[in-house]
Formats: sequence, structure tokens, C-alpha cells
Amino acid sequence: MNGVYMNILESIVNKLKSGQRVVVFTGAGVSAESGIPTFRDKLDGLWNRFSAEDLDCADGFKASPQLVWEWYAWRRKMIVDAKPNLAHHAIALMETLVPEFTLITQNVDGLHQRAGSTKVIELHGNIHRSRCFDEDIAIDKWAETDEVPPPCPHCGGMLRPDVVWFGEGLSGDTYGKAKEAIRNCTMLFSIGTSSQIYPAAVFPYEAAHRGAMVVQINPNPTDLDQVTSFILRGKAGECVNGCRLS
Ligand code: BV8
Repeated sequence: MNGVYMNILESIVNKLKSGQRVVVFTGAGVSAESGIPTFRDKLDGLWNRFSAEDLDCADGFKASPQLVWEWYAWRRKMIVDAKPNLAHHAIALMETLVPEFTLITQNVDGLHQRAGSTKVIELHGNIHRSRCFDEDIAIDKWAETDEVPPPCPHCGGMLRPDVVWFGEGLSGDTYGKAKEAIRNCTMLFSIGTSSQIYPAAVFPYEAAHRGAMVVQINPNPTDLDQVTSFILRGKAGECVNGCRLS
């Protein structure tokens, strides 16, 4: 690693070591090295004739509940077969080393929790849970039948994934906790997100405007570059590992 990069890492680690209130904000890029396609990647095979926005909304589900359920089942199986990567593990380690730590993720894959993260705010829900489309109650366990989508064990209505679709509001409690963490943080790492989806995309800007050090980890430029203190232009697994506190 060249001297400039080492100086940047040193500034970041020193800030981390001086007992900061840290937020890590992640998007699909943090799971890319686990083999999970990002939303920027063309969906594989069967799905490459759809865009995520077609499938990732209540209208898409009402129009084709079987197709949308199968899309999520395909993603869920890929995620179950995947493993958390170095970035997930490094973020879980950071949680144990930093006195005040919050992980805010846009991802629904649960890989942060599988790596050991516990202080996780899942802004957009979790693909491993379902909700009854009619009663709107969370359903943790359901019988996979030959009906697709499977029936709600309570009322027999259709199940849907327990995720926030486009056009749906985030849960007030989840959004409120995230806002609180952003309001108080002195340092924010934005890792693997194109910062295009609202209202989540506002969080790093709010942190920067409140004077927090914002570090962006992304192999590609994003709009957030303009307000970041440091940009680590690389893959999450490589960069977060470079910021090892130990
Ligand atoms: C809402 C769950 C209103 C489902 C998802 C202004 C304010 C509020 C809303 C809007 C607004 N303007 C527009 C809207 C509407 C909309 C929106 O944001 N649209 C966009 C297209 C402009 N927002 C909404 O609809 C939200 N709801 O506001 O409702 C409301 C309010 C009250 C009451 C009723 C209604 C809901 C948005 C949530 C949608 N659900 N996910 C599912 O997953 O199936 S969004 C989904 O897409 C993800 O969760 C994530 O948020 C987003 C994808 O973004 P990223 O994670 O950043 O991934 P992406 O692929 O884009 O980028 C990956 C990045 O990683 C890249 O930069 C790449 O370079 C980088 N990368 C690649 N490899 C690596 C890497 N980085 C590091 N390492 C690597 N190896």
C-alpha cells in the first residue's frame, strides 16, 4: 500500500481509537464478495429480463404474486448458500471494539447478523421473514406448500416477503432509531452503496453536515464522494480489513 493510503488509514484508525460514536451504513456492495448480486448487476439468468424495481414493489406482487415470491425464494436460497465475507466479519469485530456503534444496513440478506453483528438496524427488512399480505403481520415460520406464494398460517391469505418495497414507508421505529444514530455519530463509514435509494441515501449527507468524519468504501465513484472526508476506492473486504483496529 502506498504512503498516502497508509496515512489515510492511520487517520481513520486514530479517529476510531479516540472513542467515537460510529455508524456503519451498508448497501448491496458489502455482500458482493459473498457472491450476492448487487442491484446494479444485471440479475442472473431467468431474472435478467426484469429490473429489481419491477419485482420489488406491491404492484409487481399484486400483478404476479407467484413470480415475485419465486424471485425472493431464488434470492433467499442464494443467500442461505452464501457465507459472510471479510467485510461482514470486520464490521462485526468493529462493533466489539468501538464504545458506541450502530450498523444501519439497507440489505435484507441477514449476512451481517450471521457474521456476529448484533447492533443492526435493518432499514428495508429481512428476506428470511414473511408477512401476511392481508393482515400485514410478521410471519417467521410458514409451511412451503405447492401453493406459490404459500398461505398465511393465520388466515390463509398470501404471504409476502417482510421487506420494504418501493413506494412503502420504512417502519417508524426503525427509521427513528437510524435517525437517532445519525444525529449522534461522530464518524460514519458508508460501505458498498450507490446512495441512490431514499430516504436511506440521506443519512451519510446528514452525518457529514453535522461534522462527522464520513469514510466511503466503494470501488466506484458515487454522489456521496463530494461530502466524504476519505474515500477508500476498493472492495469492502479489502478496505475494511485495512482499517483493522488491532
Ligand atoms: C418510500 C428491500 C414513501 C427490498 C429496497 C425521496 C424521499 C423518499 C422516497 C423517495 C424519494 N425519491 C424517490 C423515492 C422513492 C423511492 C426511491 O428511493 N427511489 C429511487 C429509485 C430514486 N424510495 C422508496 O420507495 C422508499 N419508500 O419512500 O415510501 C412513503 C413514505 C411513507 C408512507 C408511504 C410511503 C423505499 C425504498 C426501499 C426499497 N427497498 N430493498 C429488496 O431488497 O428486495 S431498496 C434496495 O435497493 C436495497 O435495499 C438498497 O436500498 C437499494 C440498492 O442500493 P444499494 O444497496 O446501494 O445497491 P446498488 O446495487 O445500488 O449499489 C451497490 C454499490 O456497491 C455500488 O455503488 C457498487 O459500486 C458497490 N460495490 C460493488 N461491489 C462492491 C461494492 N462496494 C464495496 N465492495 C464491493 N465488493
